[in-house]
Amino acid sequence: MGLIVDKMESIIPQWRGRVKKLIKEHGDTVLSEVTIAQIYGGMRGVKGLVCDTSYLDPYEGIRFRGYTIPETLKMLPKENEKAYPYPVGHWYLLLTGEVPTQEIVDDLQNEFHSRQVVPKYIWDVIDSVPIDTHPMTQFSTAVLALQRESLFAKEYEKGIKKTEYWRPFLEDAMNLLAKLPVMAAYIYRRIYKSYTPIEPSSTLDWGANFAHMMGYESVEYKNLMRLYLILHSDHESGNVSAHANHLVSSALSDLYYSISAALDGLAGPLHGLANQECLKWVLGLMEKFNGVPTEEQIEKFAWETLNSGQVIPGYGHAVLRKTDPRYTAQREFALKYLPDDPVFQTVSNVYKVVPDVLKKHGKAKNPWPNVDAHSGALQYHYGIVETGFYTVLFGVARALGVAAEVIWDRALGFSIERPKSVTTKQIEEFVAKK
Ligand code: HAX
Repeated sequence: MGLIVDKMESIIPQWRGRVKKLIKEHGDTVLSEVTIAQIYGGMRGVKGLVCDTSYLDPYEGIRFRGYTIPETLKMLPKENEKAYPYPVGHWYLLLTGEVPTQEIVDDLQNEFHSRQVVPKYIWDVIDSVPIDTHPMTQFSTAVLALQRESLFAKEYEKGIKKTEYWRPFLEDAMNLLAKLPVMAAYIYRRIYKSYTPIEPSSTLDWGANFAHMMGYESVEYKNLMRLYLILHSDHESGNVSAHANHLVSSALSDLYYSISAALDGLAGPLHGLANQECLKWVLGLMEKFNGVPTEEQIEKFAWETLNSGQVIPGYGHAVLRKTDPRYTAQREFALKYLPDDPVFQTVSNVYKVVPDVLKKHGKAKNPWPNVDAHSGALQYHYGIVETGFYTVLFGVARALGVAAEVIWDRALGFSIERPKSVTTKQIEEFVAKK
């Protein structure tokens, strides 16, 4: 058993006490009300979930366990001063709220190394899917097929106590997270590199190992991968992928089921697939104007998109009301390592133009860029030009966050989710009476 299990064992009782006290003493306190517009509008702004791993403020952006992105990047252990932090250290922070020591990171990394071997039947499952199936479908299928390995499912059958659920959830999480980059990289090499998989390393950290298995060995790309995995990990629990994970898990479906569901939600163009769509949009723009476009050309292109009834991918957000700090962190990486890259310059120019266009258009509540407006340009620079794979990268990262969230759901004994529906007729009758 690793240090992470001991740590969780020591902190869970105190969290349980806090939640029990709140429900007992303040169970009837109203925290949020819901309007008819919210019911029809995707429950935007309704406070109906608890998430302690991260919190999204509309104007400040994400905080991981109370820390901003710059703080997180600064304080987590890394291989040297110039490097980006180890993603497994970030996972420890999400899980426990504490910054790990190098010793803890090494211990956790060893756990991941010892669990990264993927059973052979998973390769057979992936290989049986037509090669032109979207990479996200191949990835989610592989995760679902791996459900056979779930320790929680086996323990549940044997009659495990509710207070102990978190233990096999944590084991399932480490088993699955360790294998995710191996499976994702296999899919990448299968589709785009003529079926030439690269064996995982037993020394590289989780982030660098993913880059290695995809076939990209530069120090810069390995650092980008670490940054990417941290930035895309957690965004509180109401976004589609995280919420799908909570919902499915609340029925005590194990982590393999819930993460596969999270990936299915992430695969939508209004959510994670926006990273693929955004780079395609940027490349289309560059192709149309033969290189880095001028601001006037971008404005024209943006209006063409809007007037044809489409959204501008990478812009807008359901919660944020400012530039996403995950966008800013990626922009800072680009300014440092690839300032002259034409795709980055285009992304930069789009940032100067599109917010004003969206403001004039007058529909989007948030005209600013989100995480997906930038990520593709960085991948493209380092040679990952296959836009169809971008959401799989996001999926590996998102699993880190949602796995931590759901371990806590089980540790705190959250109930099966079951909000109440009403009919349109009932709403009409209700307002008529008013
Ligand atoms: N381009 C054009 N129109 C947009 C827009 C954009 N980028 N963003 C919002 N709008 C439109 C909406 O489609 C909506 O139009 P209708 O009234 O006709 O339905 C209107 O503005 C109001 O929407 P909103 O309240 O501002 O936004 P929502 O909370 O409903 O949706 C979305 C948030 C992120 C889905 C939305 O901004 C969008 O579609 N953006 C483009 C796709 C995108 O980048 N998605 C990734 C978001 C981040 C993420 O989850 N990453 O994984």
